[in-house]
Amino acid sequence: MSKENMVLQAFEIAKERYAALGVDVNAALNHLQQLSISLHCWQTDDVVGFETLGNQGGSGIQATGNYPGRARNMQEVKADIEEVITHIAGKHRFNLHAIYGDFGGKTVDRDQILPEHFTGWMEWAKEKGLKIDFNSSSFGHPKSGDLTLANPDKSIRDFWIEHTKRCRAISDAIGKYQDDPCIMNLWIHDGSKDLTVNRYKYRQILEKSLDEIFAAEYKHMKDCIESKLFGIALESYTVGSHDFYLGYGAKRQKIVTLDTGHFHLTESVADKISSLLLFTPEIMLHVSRPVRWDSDHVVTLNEDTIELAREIVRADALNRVHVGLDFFDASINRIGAYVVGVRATQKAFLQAFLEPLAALRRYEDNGQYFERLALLEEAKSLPWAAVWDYFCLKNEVEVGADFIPAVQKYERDVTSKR
Ligand code: RNT
Ligand code: ZN
Repeated sequence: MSKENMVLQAFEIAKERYAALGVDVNAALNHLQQLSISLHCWQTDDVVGFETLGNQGGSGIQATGNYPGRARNMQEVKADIEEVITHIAGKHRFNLHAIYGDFGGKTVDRDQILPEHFTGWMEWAKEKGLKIDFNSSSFGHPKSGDLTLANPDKSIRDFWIEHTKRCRAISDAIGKYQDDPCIMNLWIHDGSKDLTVNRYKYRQILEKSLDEIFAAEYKHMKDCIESKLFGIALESYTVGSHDFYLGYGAKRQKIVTLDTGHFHLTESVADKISSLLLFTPEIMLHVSRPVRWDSDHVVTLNEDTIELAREIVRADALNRVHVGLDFFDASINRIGAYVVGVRATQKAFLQAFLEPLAALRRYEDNGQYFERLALLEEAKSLPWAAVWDYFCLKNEVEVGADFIPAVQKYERDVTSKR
């Protein structure tokens, strides 16, 4: 039997198994088709960017590994992303950081960046059917230090306020150009390596800086704010903690970004979805895989990712949740890293779409908790993979592990020659 026929037959059987539990497989496939994932640009080049200032690295983020083939310029980032999207189904987004501007080899400091530095990206994205999201970049710069927007030194603080304001203007220009809101994420590393006696003071400064940054109203962009637990060399205190941004987001109606690596490892990020939905306008996700700490490993189909997807689907909140990825592994083939991470995220959502929710809720409403637990367990081994294979087949992307040789070919032909 041809592979195609095997996939088609398995799909027909799977469809019936699901139908018996009241699950509409075609509806699940439609949802998955519409799920747009924001591909972070920074897995292509280990978060280096194109500034000529000399990226300082550090500031709490770092890619580890020295696998050959890192993208070194805009053309290479574009080529790599074009390759990635040939191995994933659906229409997706592309998440740029401010340090990836087209600065034409000139020194453009972060308080000088303009929409024109991103025109090339906008045109390219349009051509490729991608929508762009954006991030301000406060790390890896001579003025990054331990404190940026929360810095008591007005000149440093103002520099970063100006940078972030410009990022919002750039995001608005992108959103207008692509006729779809550009989601701009604000993450800063601000914190302290050792004990501080000024927790309140720095948070008060950060709140004021944010108010100043967000004073201008824009039509074509949306703001989100990302917390973190700690950074390397900033272990004792993080100004922008989850409590801080949750409070700020609820007060000022800003989108809170949940990075799955930014919480205590036994804390459930999935559990936060329903609370955020009640008090903040939307949610931005940075799906990642923390291994022992915020290590930014490639996303895999693990229980945390599946549970996160399930909570979004159970809350019927797909139209209020933006799904972005945030991992950077420099120790493996970077194109392969993207493909594995995106496909894993899609599989997690597919499992969530295929959950026999109506039956589970009936059990719960009746107080039938053994039955609820039993069906939750059985649902794990329902033939979702047959639906996944069918989804790939229909979208003309590789079924199963067939993308491995395709990624290897690109490595042979392109990245190994860098
Ligand atoms: C850092 C945050 C942040 C960055 C990117 C590069 O811990 O997760 O989102 O990873 O902005
Ligand atoms: Zn993140």
